[in-house]
Amino acid sequence: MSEAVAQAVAERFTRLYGAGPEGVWAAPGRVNLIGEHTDYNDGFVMPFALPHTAVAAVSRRTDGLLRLHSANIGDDVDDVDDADGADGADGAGGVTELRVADLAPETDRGWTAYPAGVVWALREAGHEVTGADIHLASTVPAGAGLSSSAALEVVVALALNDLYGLGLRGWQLARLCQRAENVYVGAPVGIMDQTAAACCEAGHALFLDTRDLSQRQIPFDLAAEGMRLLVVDTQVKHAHSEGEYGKRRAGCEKGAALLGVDALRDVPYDGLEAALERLGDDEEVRRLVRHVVTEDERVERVVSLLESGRTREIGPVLTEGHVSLRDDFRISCPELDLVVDTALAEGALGARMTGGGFGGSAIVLARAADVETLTKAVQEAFARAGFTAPRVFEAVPSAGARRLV
Ligand code: GAF
Repeated sequence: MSEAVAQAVAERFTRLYGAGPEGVWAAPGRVNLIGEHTDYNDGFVMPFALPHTAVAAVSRRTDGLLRLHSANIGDDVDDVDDADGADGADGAGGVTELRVADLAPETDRGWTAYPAGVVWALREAGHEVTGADIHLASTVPAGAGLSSSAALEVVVALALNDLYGLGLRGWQLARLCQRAENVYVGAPVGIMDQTAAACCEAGHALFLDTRDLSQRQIPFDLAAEGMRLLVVDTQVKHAHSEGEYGKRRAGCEKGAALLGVDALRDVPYDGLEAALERLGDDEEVRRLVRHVVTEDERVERVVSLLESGRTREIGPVLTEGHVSLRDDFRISCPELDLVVDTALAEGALGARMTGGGFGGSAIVLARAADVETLTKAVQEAFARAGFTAPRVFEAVPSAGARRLV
């Protein structure tokens, strides 16, 4: 794919800005295998990169201008609930022109907040970025819990890192992109998605400790073992800036404070019962704490199963994760539950919602031979329930952010 896509994006850049780009970069969306809502609790996560990418053609400018254009981003980009600026602030399908010196947090509600936020975060961190011309195109489904926004941020950060010779490593770019999203966009997300986009490797899942960003690439080749991982995009859109995500985060922080720890990551799995007792009758906080502590343990279990070649056995652990997100963290929805219940009833090895929740996508671990039956069963169940038809595709662990040209 890379060459044809890179060329098309470069050609569009040339038509827009009158000269070819200095380079073309790509950053992927992600699926999280296990470890949900643990990242802002300093815990463990295990995402892998999708083949779907955000692609950016970029050139530097020295006059303080940031010019942004997108081929297709903005109709329903993750986390932004007002997409009126879909194709530029002029609303006429044109180029959005901003002054880097004027960039200010929470002034932009459109897709342009992501690339502009990255420029703002780089400059805030003292990096001399004097402007850029950027044209973006993305194949990461937006609003589907597959990190289309982190892909946008990371591809821009990587391009500027290369062009301005900033010498930042993948995890450093991830931190800056998270800051852009937290402060400039105003969405209180953790560090998982940006690190996944920046650091994942083809054929691997990324075992990430979000406290210190130490990482291990875990070989993850389901095809070789006669299995597949399906992504079922329920088409129910979600937005992290809408409040429920922030409420869960605040509840977890309250739990940590009540327990006298820096983060819920510090509550040991074998100390969970005692911790819950100490929380007394604050049922909501007890549920949040139970999810986070058991989810960290599930990530560690999945890592050890994969590392000892017992891949099939991760299925039930994924399903346990779903039950915890549904009943304790309370962020599932009827569509996600229907995917999971239908898939399991049809013989899936495991299934769970993935990403922030309140809609988005579920993942289904299946024997290769069962994929067709399972897909049909989920589609029929959605039709019977009167839900919008889901989009189903196979997720193959793919490369992280990279320069294409
Ligand atoms: C969203 C956030 F962006 C991540 O940081 C993470 O918290 C995830 O939801 C839940 O695991 O994707």
